[in-house]
Amino acid sequence: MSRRVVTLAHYYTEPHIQQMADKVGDSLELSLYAKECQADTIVFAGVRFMAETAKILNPQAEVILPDRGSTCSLVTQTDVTALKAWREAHPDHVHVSYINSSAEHKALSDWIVTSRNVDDIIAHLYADGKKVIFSPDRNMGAYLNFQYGYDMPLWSAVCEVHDKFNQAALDEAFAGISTAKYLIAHPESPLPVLQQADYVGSTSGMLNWIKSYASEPDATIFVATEDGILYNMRLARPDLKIEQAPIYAGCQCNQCPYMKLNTTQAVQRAQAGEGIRIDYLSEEQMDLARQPIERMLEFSK
Ligand code: CIZ
Ligand code: SF4
Repeated sequence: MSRRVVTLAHYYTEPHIQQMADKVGDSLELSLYAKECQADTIVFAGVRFMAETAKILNPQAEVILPDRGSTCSLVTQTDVTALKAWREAHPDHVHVSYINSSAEHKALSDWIVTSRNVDDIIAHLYADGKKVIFSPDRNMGAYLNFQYGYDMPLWSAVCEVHDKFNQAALDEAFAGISTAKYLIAHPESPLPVLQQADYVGSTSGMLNWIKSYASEPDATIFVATEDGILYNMRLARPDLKIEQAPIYAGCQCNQCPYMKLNTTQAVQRAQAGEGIRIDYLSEEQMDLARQPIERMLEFSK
């Protein structure tokens, strides 16, 4: 019997890569799909932490990342030894980690969250009288502290793509528009940008906001997230003027260099069985990393 190969592509990959995939989604949707799909091989056109999450949730499958360089600044800015020491310095806190983290990082966490469920999970922990430390995304943590009045100690890594969105550049872009204008933003963006946003949420949340937006004449919608998802937004709402938020005056050009390593050739090679196999995680590491992910999935049911 031939081996069943399933290709997954993140919204931040280029449109022609998304067209090669069996399923397109955000990191949580793709991980859940990876868990349920009956694939022998999963080609994950995304970044390494996503492929690792897929492997942890579906250890039977062979998982292949097309390009070795597809990392994430939230992972490379986090030294796991230092993270362990930070956690040990807060023995009475629950460690909540964003899903954009390595398998080793997840294994040092009590809960994993995504940008879709982070608000509810942290609210639940506070309602339960718990104290929380949050890693690795400093911007997301600062937003939660600001929005809900928490005092969570934060790890200090950022997404190098979202961290570049800039409030002054946005003010300038807004000032030049006399018709209706909106900003929707991913919580990996800096706090001053998030404070200005009409909606803050996950990639899927922003896509849903766009889909359900009731048109006003000549409205412009700025989106503070990676360039790739604008393709999906424009497909969903060709009637709207959708722009990426500027990172400096006049420049709407922010792209994730790691996602863009998923070229046609790299994905085709991975589909043929070449690429980076996620086969280096021990059973013990995977078990430890799976527990906080399963806790999140159980909570979000
Ligand atoms: O990598 C990212 O920045 C995001 C937002 C991933 C995801 O799908 O949530
Ligand atoms: Fe990491 Fe940012 Fe790229 Fe997402 S967009 S993979 S958080 S560097």
